[in-house]
Amino acid sequence: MNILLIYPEFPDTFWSFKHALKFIKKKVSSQPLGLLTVAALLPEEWNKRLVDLNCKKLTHEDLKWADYALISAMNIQKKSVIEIIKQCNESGTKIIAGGPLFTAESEQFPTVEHFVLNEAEVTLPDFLKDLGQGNPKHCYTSGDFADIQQSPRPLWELADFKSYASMNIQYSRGCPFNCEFCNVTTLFGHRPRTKSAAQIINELDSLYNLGWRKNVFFVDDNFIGNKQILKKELLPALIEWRKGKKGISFFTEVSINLADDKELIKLMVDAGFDMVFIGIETPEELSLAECNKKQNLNRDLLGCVQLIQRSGLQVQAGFILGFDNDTQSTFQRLIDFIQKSGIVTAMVGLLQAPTDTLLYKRLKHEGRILDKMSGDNVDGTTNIVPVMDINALLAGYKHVINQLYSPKLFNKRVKTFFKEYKAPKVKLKSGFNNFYKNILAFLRSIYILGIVDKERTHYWKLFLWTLMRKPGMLNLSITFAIYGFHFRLICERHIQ
Ligand code: B12
Repeated sequence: MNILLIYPEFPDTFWSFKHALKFIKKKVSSQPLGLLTVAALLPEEWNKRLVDLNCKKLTHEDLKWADYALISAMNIQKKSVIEIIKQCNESGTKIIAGGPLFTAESEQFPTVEHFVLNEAEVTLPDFLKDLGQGNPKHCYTSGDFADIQQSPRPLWELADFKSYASMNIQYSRGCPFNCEFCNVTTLFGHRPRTKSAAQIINELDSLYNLGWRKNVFFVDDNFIGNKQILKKELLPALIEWRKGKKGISFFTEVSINLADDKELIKLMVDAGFDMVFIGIETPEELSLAECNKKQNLNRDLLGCVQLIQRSGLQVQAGFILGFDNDTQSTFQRLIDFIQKSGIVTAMVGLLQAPTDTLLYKRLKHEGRILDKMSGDNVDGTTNIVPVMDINALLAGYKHVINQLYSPKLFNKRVKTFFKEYKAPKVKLKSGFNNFYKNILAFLRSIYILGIVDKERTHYWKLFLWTLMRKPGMLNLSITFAIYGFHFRLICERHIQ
C-alpha cells in the first residue's frame, strides 16, 4: 500500500512567521506532528511519503503513486485543503481525512471518501480493520480519549529536517482549567493525560540521533497541567538526558500559575526550557471572571510575568479584546500592561467562539453567533456580536495592534524585557553549524532591516542599545528585531 501524507499550506499569519523564517532560510516553523503520529500508527510495511505543501509542491506523480492520500489540517488551512481535495478527486486518489479541521467541520467536504476523526489512536484501528476486510465506512468518530502512553513515536524520518525551524513533540493532552472561549477540554478532556518520561526520552533520542539540534516545542495544551508527575518524572529525566548533549532548547505552553511554583520553574529552566507561552487574555478582572479564567484572577499578573522572566524564561502571551465587560478604557489598559510586562511576542486577537465551547453555547442562546470563526484569531474578525459597538471594538483593536507593533513601542518592550530577564545558567551550546547560521541570519538582518527597510533607524537604535547595555543579549535582540518586522508586515497587510 502506498500512502501519501499531505499537509496543506498555511496562509501568511501571525503564527506562520513567514517573514521571519526567510532570515534563517527555513520554509516553515514546525513539522506536522499529527500526520507523523498517524504514519506511525499505520502498518509498518506500507510505503509512506510526506508532502508538506509549506515546503514543496504536490505533484501529479505523487498522486499517481498513492493508493490513499491522508490529509490533516487546522481550519486556517482550509483554502489549501479545498485545492488538495480537488487535485485528489481529479486524479482519482482516494482521501482519508482527519485532524482538527475535519473533526470540527467534516460536512463541508462532501467529496472526501473517508473521515477518521478525533484522536487517531482511538479511531484509526477500526478503519484499518474494516479496510483489511474490504469494507471501510465513510466516517469514524469517538468520544473516547486515547491512552497516549500507548502512542507510538512519530515517524520523524518522513520529514525533511532542513525545512523546519523547530520540531514539535507532545507530552500531554488536556487541561485542568475551563476557560469559556477554549475548546481544549471538549476536545481533549479535563484530566491531563501524559506520556511516560521514557516515551519522551525515546522521542528526543530519536530526534537527536537523526541530527536535530535546534528548538523543540512541547505542543501541550498546558504543559503544567499535572505538576506533580512533571516534577517527579519528566523534568528530572530531561535534566539527565541533556547532560553531554549539544543544542536543543525547549519551549511550551503553560498557565500563569507556573509563577506560584518556583521549584517547578527552576526544574524547567534546568531541563533546558527557555520560553513559555501563557494565555493572559486581559488585565480586566471583570472580563477574566466573565470567561471563567480563574487561574488568572486575584493575582498580580504583571508580577507573575516578571518573576518568570527573572527566573530565565522568556514569556510570550495571548490576549483577547471584545469580552462583554471590556470598555473603551480597556484598549489603553491592555497596551500599558503589555508594555510594562516586556512581553515582546504579544498576540492580541478579537474574541471568537469556536463551535465546541461554552462561549458558543451561551452566545447561541443569546442570539449573538454570526457564523463559523475564521480560524485566525489575529485577523481582526469575529463570529460573535460583541456587547461593545462593533465599529468601536474594531477601531480600538486596530489602535492596539498599530501601537504594539510600531517599531518604537516594540523596541521599548524589548528593552523592558532585557532589564528584567535573567538568562538561564544552563548553556544550550549550539555547535559551529548553528553559530555559522546565526552569523548569516545577522548579515541578512543588516541588509533587510538595517539598510532596505523604511524603519531602519529603529533597527540600529536597538542594536546599539543592546551592544552597549546588554551585549550578552545581542543574538536575542536581533531575533526580536526580525520578529518585529514579521509582526509589522502582518499588521500592515491584514489588520489595517
Ligand atoms: C502546536 C499547535 C500549533 C502550532 C503549530 C502547529 C503545526 N505546525 O502543525 C502553532 C503555534 C504554529 C499553532 C498556531 C495556530 N493554531 Co494551533 N495548535 C497546536 C496544538 C497546541 C497542538 C497540535 C499538535 O501538534 N498536536 C499533537 C498531534 C499529535 O495531535 P493532532 O495534530 O491533533 O493529531 C491527532 C488527531 O487530530 C488525529 N489526526 C491529525 N491529523 C490526522 C490526519 C488523518 C488522516 C487522521 C486519520 C488523523 C489525524 O490523529 C492525531 C493523533 O491523535 C493544538 C491543540 C491540540 N492539543 O491539538 C492547536 C490547534 C491545532 N491550533 C488551533 C488554532 C486555531 C491555531 C491558530 C489558527 C490560532 C491563531 N492564533 O490564530 C494558529 C494558526 C497557525 C498558523 N500557522 O497560522 C486549533 C485548531 C482548531 C481547528 N478546528 O482547526 C487547535 C486544535 C487549538 C484549539 N484549542 O482549538 N498551533
